[in-house]
Amino acid sequence: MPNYVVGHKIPDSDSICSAIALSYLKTTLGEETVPARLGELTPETLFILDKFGFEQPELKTSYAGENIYIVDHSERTQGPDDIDEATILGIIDHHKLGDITTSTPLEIWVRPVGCTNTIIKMMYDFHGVEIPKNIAGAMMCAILSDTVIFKSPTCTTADIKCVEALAKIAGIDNPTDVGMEMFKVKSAVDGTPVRDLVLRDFKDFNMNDNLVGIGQLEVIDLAIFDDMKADLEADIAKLKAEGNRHTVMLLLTDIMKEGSELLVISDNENLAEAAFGKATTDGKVWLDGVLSRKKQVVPPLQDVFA
Ligand SMILES: [Mn+2]
Repeated sequence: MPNYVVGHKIPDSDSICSAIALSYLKTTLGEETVPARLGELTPETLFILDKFGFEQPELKTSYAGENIYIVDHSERTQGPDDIDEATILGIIDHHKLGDITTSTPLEIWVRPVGCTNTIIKMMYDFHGVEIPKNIAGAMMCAILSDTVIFKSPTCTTADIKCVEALAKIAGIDNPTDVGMEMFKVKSAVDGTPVRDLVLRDFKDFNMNDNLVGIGQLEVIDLAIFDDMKADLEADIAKLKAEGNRHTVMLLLTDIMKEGSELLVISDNENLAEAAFGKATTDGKVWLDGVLSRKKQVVPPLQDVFA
């Protein structure tokens, strides 16, 4: 029976590329390990897998009785529903420490860097294992995605150095060009159902026993949302009611202007003002310089709920 590596629900490129990269490392070290995913892949992730010649990891949602590595989060709400019935061998992550606990000893690599793949590169270096060219390319793209091509405040020198090293292995001369190509794929939202867009990169957080859902869409030009903003707002209101959530937020992030328009529907009308110091008008507010949900949105919200 192999071990599995699995990232969070509604997988992003980091979760998928981490699963692929860590599986190869563990298997090379003699532990048969396979990558898995908890849901459908985004166009951005499909672009990366196609570019470097990977199949989609196995879709597997149940892990009762399995041995698993968790990547790119450490939250019970973001893991498989039956996570409590799995044996967790390790956690590799770059988010705040979540609420996963274990009954057996485990390996933990948690670092405050911009991407899980930066930590996995450290693991390869630690074990002296050579990274195959195609895995290096996928890891590089995941870091460019998570750090918004180095613009996100979550980006560290470790991430930049890691991209340089991985690009060299992958034989890529200009990684930022590949990053822009990837964000162009990500920006193609026309014709996608509104609910698919809202859930494309959506995470639920438990904030002092209140369920808060926060989605994010990162694009090259926010103007592409002009015609669909009313539909997006209507849909997050629906999502709030369906999930019995206290709040649903959607960040429309402009990676060139380096800020986000925040759409909010909440039981607390003053939530955005309390968290970000700027009041919403008709449920919307522009937050200059805000690119990172993890670093700039979740912490101030948690302070309000505390
Ligand atoms: Mn990540």
